[in-house]
This record gives sequence, C-alpha cells and structure tokens, in this order.
Amino acid sequence: MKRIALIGMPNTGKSTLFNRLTGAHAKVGNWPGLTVDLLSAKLLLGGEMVHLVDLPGIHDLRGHSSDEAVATAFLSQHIVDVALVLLNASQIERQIGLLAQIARPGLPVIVVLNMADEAAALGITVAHQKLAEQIGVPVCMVSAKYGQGVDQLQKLIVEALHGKLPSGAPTLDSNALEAAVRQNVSVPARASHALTEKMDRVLLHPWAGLPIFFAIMFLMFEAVFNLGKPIQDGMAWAITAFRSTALEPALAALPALLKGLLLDGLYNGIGTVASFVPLIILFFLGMAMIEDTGYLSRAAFLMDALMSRFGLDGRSFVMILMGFGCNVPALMGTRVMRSRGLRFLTMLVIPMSLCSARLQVFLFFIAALFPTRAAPLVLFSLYLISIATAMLTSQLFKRRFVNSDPFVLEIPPYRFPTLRQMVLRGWHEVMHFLRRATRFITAGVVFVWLLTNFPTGAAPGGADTLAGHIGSFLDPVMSPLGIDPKLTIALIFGFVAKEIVIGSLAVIYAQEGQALTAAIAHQIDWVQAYSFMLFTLVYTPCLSTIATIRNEAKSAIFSLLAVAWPLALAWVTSFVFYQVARQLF
Ligand SMILES: Nc1nc2c(ncn2[C@@H]2O[C@H](COP(=O)(O)OP(=O)(O)OP(=O)(O)O)[C@@H](O)[C@H]2O)c(=O)[nH]1
Ligand SMILES: [Mg+2]
Repeated sequence: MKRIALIGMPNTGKSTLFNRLTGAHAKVGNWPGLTVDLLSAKLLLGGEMVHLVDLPGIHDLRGHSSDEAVATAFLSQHIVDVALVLLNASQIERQIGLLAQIARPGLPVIVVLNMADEAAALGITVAHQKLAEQIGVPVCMVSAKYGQGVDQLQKLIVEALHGKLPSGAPTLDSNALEAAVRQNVSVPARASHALTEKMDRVLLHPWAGLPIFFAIMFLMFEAVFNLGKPIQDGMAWAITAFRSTALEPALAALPALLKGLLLDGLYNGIGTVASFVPLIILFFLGMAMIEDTGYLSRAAFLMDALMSRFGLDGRSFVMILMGFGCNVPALMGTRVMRSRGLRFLTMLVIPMSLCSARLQVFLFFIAALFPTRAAPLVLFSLYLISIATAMLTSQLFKRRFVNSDPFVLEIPPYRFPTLRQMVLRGWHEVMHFLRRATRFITAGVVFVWLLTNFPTGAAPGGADTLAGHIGSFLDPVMSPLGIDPKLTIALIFGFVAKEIVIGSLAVIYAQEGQALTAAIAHQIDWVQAYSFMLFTLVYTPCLSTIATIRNEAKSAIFSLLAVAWPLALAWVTSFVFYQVARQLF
C-alpha cells in the first residue's frame, strides 16, 4: 500500500488535516508538540487504498528531542510515496526552510499552505500558482479546520500517486526558496492578530494573569459539575431501572451464583463506572476548550517562573494539566523536552495529576458525603493538592534531575474550536472508556466479585471471604488512615486502573446507584472519605501509567521510584490529614 506522510513544524495543523482526510480522531490542540508519536490511517483516494501517516512536528530534520526523533526515524526508515509538507500560511517565510531539507530527488512533494483562513484574515496574499511554478513543486492553499481546499488537495495527491507531478525538484535550496516566497507572498506592514493581542493584554497581565487562570479553571470545574451532575444522576437512575425492570426478570431462572456474578459483579461494577462517562466527556470538552483555544500555552507562560523554582518549567505545568485528562498522553508529551533531567522530573510528577479516572472516584465520594454546595470546592481542593504534591515531589527530587534546557515557547494566536472538533473529541473519550472497560474494568470487577464471594458459605463481602482476609491483613497499615478493609480492597484494585475503585465498591457492597451511595455514607464519615480520596489521588498510578513510564524512561530503577515514591507519599499525606482532622472534628 502506498504511503503518504504529513510533515511540518509543530502546531501547523497536521493532525487536523489528518482527521479531515481520514475521518480519524487524532488529538488536535493549539499547543506545539501535541502529537508525539506516529499515527496512521487508511484512506481511499482515487479508487486506491493508501496509508496516511501523521508525524510529530519537527523544526528541522536534525532535531534532538524524542518526538522529532520519531519523525526523522520514520522518514529515514520508510519509503514515502508522497510527502505533504504543511506550512502555516501566515508564517511561510519562517517555515519554508523545512521544505529544502525534505525535498530530495524522486520524492513527490506537495506544499500545503494550511490555515489559509487565518492568513486571509491577516491580509496576507499568496500567489500560490506562481510560487508553485517557480519552485517546481505543487502548492495548495487549504484550511484543514474548515475544509476549504481539501478537495483540490486530494486531486493533487492522486496525481502525485500516479506520477503525474514533477517529483522532488533536486535543486530546492533554501535561498532560491526564500526568494520565491518574497516575490509571491505579500504580508501587510502590520499583520497582527488583533483579537489575540487584546485578549492577551488581560489574560497575560503581569499580576492579574495567574489569578485569572485559576479563576477560569475553577469556573470550568464548577460548570462541568453543575451540568454533569444531573446527567450522571439520570444515567445512574436509568442503569438501576434497567436492572430491575429488564435484567432481573430475564435472568431470574439462572443459578444464584451465576446471577450474582452477572448482576452484582459485572452489571453493577461496569454500570457504576459507566454512569460517570457523560460527566467525564463534559470535563474533557472543557479541557479541550482550554487546550484548543491556545490558553494552555498561556498557562505555560504564566506558570513558568513559579515552576522553575521547583526545577520544572512552563511545559511541565502544561503536562500536569494535560494529565488531568489522562496521565498517559501527558507522559508521552514530555518527549518534546530536550533535557533528560527535566523530562524525568516531569515524568515523576505527572502521575500526581488528578486524572479523569480518579475524578470518578472523587465525584462519587463527594456526592455521598458532602453537601451539594460544598462539592465544587471540595473537588477544587483536590486539584490544588494534586498540583501541590507535584511541586513537593519536584522540590525534593530537583537536585537529582537537573534541567539543562532553556524554555522557548511560541505562543500561538487564539483559535476557537469547531463543533466538529468537539464531537471528535467527545467520541475519542467514549472510545477510550470502552477500551479501558474491555481491558481492565471487566476483568477487575469479576475478580473482585470472586474475592468477595468465595469461599462459598461466607457472607458475601463479609470478613470471612478472601477479600475480607486481605482487608484485615492490611488493616494495621490502613486503619491509621481511617481506611477500612472494604475500601482497602477497592484501593488494591485501583493499582490496575482507578476506574475499578468505584466498580469494585459496587461489587463489594453488592449495590449500585443511590443505594450504593447511601450504603457508603452510612459506613464512613467525611473525614474518612477525604482521607481515602487523598490516598487515591496520590498513590501509585495505574498499570497503563506505569507501563508508559517504563517505556518512555527505559529505566527500571526510575520506574520503581515512580511507583514507590507516590505510595509512600500517599500514606504520609493521608495519615497526617486523618490524624489531625480526627482531633479537630
Ligand atoms: N484557523 C485555523 N486553525 C487551524 C487550521 N488547522 C488547524 N488549526 C488549529 O491549529 C491548532 C493546531 O492543530 P494540530 O492539528 O493539532 O497541529 P499539529 O500540526 O498536528 O501540531 P503538533 O502535533 O503539535 O505538531 C489547533 O488549534 C487547530 O484547531 C486551519 O486551517 N485554520
Ligand atoms: Mg499533531
């Protein structure tokens, strides 16, 4: 199958074009360095199936960061049939140099000037036909985000695949290229993003910037919570109703044990986790707004000075924020860092980011034990503690992992997400949940069910079951934190995936929906709940996270540290909180 590669500098819209051409849902965001790995998808072009490959952004082919290495290794190891070189249409002069490096005899190249809409808004005009003639390579103006020019681009690709285009003019040297650009691209004397400048005067204000940032984050959490809670309640209600009206009658004839496994194990466990999915999607849409508008880059800028006191930098902060979604892509995102010390330190702190799987646990416990009014504040306090533990960790380890790379970040103009991008993003999150459900959650809840129901004869979930024995074995370590044996079992499974924590509570209590919330509220008070949440927040990240750390760091010792340190810190944090709070309340 023929192969087409998308090449360009970071943040030029490669992934957006990739999604546009293939209907895939690669992650897109207004942040340079979002794609750090190869993505490929098949697509039908002119009656032929071809592979389209989305590469991480590169500044030049001699780049030194791990994400650039992914791109250059791909280009040197694979045969590429057509190279689409993406340039930001409003920065052609700065980006054209890359074309000179990529073009080589025999390689058909198409220059794609993306973000034509932005260039037009800035008053930039490109005589792209003339430019194409002068440099001997086809040039196409597109707007990947809005779809303009994409048909034309597809036609060009088909022609290139059939050898109908001049392939790889051998003499594309950068001087000639720059001269051609000067002749054919006209930029008005003051091409500025007026709206961006206006907004940044407020949002990047020297002393108001940071408070505004935290206020925006808080408002976002509040909005997600207020919008999402009723939806989640509705889901929980529907899941309970489906069980009692349809499933129970349908399975009535099955043997009790099998029925227990299917209903109290699988259905309760997965149903309870699933009821949080709409809320999590809302949360991701909120994060996507912040990411896609370009505000994330501002956050990096605002936090850089503060972060550098802790041995990190603005990019590390952005990775921590990305970790609020899922730690795995955030860990991979550290590939843009050139300094090994900085990269390792950032990888050590990312697992402290309150990811969406932990968010489910917290939403559940907050709903069970705190009044609705207090809920957003309690949740926000956990986010702040998440950042604080990350800072504490980096403070303690910064001498071990020293940052040797100066921080340079280009701040992109504000861009507003389209409905299409939002829908793709929401869909991506649903798929993510389903993947984790098939990989971990199902097996986890079945396993918990076995532990809480065997040996037969013991009261399900009671002290004589296997789970009961494990729980009481660990009790001397966990009871000083106010964490009882049942919660301890849930935490053990949380090692695998944090989603299982809630799923396994549903199984352990053999309840779901409102009944489960009530059962837990009956068993523990808010101090215990908060201590449990603190432990869940900090302790060892899930299996996927550990595997990613192992893969990215390629060091067993570092991976061990990344598992052991959070576990120890979690214990101490919960212990201190619980012992102090017990004295006070
Ligand atoms: N206005 C406008 N914005 C665009 C266009 N194409 C992409 N964008 C936006 O530009 C930003 C970057 O897009 P991505 O597709 O993530 O860029 P990328 O080249 O894959 O970036 P890296 O993966 O970091 O190398 C996102 O906010 C997109 O929504 C376009 O044609 N017009
Ligand atoms: Mg990308």
